[in-house]
Amino acid sequence: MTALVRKAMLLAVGGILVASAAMAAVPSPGNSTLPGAAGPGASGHIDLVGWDGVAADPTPGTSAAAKSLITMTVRDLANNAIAGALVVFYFQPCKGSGGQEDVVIADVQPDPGVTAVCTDSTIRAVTDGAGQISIRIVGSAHNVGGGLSTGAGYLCGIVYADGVDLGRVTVGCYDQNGAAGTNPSDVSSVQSAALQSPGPGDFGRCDFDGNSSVNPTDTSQIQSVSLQGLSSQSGSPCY
Ligand SMILES: [Ca+2]
Ligand SMILES: [Ca+2]
Repeated sequence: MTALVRKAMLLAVGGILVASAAMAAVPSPGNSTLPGAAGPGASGHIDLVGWDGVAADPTPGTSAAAKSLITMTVRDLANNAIAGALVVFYFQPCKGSGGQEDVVIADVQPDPGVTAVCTDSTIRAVTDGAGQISIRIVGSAHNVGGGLSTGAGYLCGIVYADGVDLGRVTVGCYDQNGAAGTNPSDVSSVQSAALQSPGPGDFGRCDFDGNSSVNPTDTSQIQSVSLQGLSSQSGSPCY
């Protein structure tokens, strides 16, 4: 084998290795698991919370599906976890029937692993060595007209990893109106919505357990958050 042929073979092998490494790093919607999802490839659910001036509220909800902690795993086509993937939660599609943004993220996020980009209504975080993120997001809905003001539907948020669309999440918001954290006014709004569901009260912002329904379970959960008092403040809104 001449030196020239050997060099050509080495270059070819190197090229295959680089190509396979690049393919392995592409997130797979079918293998990745969205927050609150039943399993890989399924739609998910997140809840946005208020804060107490120090930290995002860690305690909302009474069930695992309704906790404020947002966890997910990004995997590639070979089912390997992807470390260092940029996860983006995109909320611009969460609009009410009047065209207003119904999910409003806070421009300052107390979780050090979370960055808000107000210009495109996105929250960003980077996966750890296990391909996971574990974050809390401070934000609110824009329910300024009470329980039946127009809102976004279920599954309005889109989740991307390294630019790949992984699927959709319903976005519950314990702070319904972006004022005074979570208090009895927010509870009242969700109670009104629950009375109208199924029907005009079916807004994703009121669905805290992600079952695509607004009912007494959701009302009970926001009552619990209001009483706990750890969402005493709203975030500074992005708009
Ligand atoms: Ca509020
Ligand atoms: Ca629900």
